[in-house]
Amino acid sequence: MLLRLHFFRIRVLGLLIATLSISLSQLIGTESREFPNIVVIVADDLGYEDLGVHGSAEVETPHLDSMAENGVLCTNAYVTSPVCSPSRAGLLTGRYQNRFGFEFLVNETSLVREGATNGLPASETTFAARLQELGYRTGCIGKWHLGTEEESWPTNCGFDEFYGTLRQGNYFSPILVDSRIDLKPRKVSDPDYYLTDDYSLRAVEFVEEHQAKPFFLYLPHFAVHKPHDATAKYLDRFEAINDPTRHRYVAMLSAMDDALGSLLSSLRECGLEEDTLIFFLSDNGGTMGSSNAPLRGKKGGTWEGGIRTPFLVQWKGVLPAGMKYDGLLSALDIAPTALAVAGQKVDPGWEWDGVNLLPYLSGEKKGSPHEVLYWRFGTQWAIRKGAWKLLQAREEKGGNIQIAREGPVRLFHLEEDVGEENDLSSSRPEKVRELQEAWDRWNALLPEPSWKPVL
Ligand SMILES: [Ca+2]
Repeated sequence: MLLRLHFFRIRVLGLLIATLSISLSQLIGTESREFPNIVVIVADDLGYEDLGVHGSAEVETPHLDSMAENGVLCTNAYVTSPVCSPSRAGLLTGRYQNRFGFEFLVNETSLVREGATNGLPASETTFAARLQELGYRTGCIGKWHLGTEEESWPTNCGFDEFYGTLRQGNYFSPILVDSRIDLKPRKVSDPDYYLTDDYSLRAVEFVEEHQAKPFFLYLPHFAVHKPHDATAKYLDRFEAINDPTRHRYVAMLSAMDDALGSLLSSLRECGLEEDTLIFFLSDNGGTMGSSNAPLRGKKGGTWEGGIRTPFLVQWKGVLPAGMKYDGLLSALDIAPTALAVAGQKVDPGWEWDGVNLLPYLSGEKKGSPHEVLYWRFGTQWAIRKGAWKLLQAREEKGGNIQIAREGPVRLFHLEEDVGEENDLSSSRPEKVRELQEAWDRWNALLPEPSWKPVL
């Protein structure tokens, strides 16, 4: 209750003083909805540098930049894996996905442990399901990639509606499911079709259809994942870029940024801008066509370029505008933050690993949401504690990204060396020992992966 009072005090203070006999929920109902909408937008394989607000000279992302102007730009944010499926599993469950055997990409050719699910298991409850129980209308529009077995489908994992692809896809003729019709995947055959534009239209429709009650919209775009396909409308904006892959990638990103612009306009037109908490992040670092500067590495590795993500949070009228926040945080934090705005306490029995970010982003709490973050991805691993990071990452060249050759254990001080260039493991053996022991303790609690990729 105290937390909710904090969020709404500015808008409801006058009414509170005037009508103390009326309950807070009744009051809020007169000024704004009691429980705000939640929107989580996920880019796929977005390069760390590739936002205007991150300083890129080549790309233009006015709508992403507007989220930073109207909200909080988080500069020390991570996802839980350097590849798509496990990163999304961590985000949606609020738990390190390794805790339930979800370590690798979902792939039908994987070697699955007997009795295990090749995807998100029914034993896990997403925060979408928790919001659904609280009366939220929940929709997933985009790339699922958390399993094709029935128990792992979005409609069985907390989403009232699903519009998108279960697997990877393509941009011009994808195989889509529209759960409003049925659950049968259908191939799109329309010469004017472009997937990112379609997701944008559907997201706006979702907002308009469900504006009367609280909703949770999870919008995991396929953009800017390969194949690098864009329409002339977006390609023409960046004719000056000579590298063809980079040109198409930036055009795809521009389409995704326009999609965000349409969604933000729709929320504004529906009068919901101040009643909607919006997150934006990427599921992992960039790869072909992208720039992860100033970070080292890319998608598939536990270098910063694989796991550190752009992270924007907007809630107009509640969170500060134009703030930069450097506390250490994770995609794991989205679930408990969403539950908090929905008025629900996180049950310790759920064993969630995230933290409610709102007291930190509003300035109520000082310091970092996390002291330590951990990663395990096959032979690669990492631990970040304060400014220090110890990792064993894939070498830059060679090896399947999921079964990479192991490099040496390296130590970096990220506040002084965000590009992970100066390995301090020889000069700071006591720090290596401390972090190695902490990671070993975490790792000892994890089960074996439920499935492993085939070489
Ligand atoms: Ca990805």
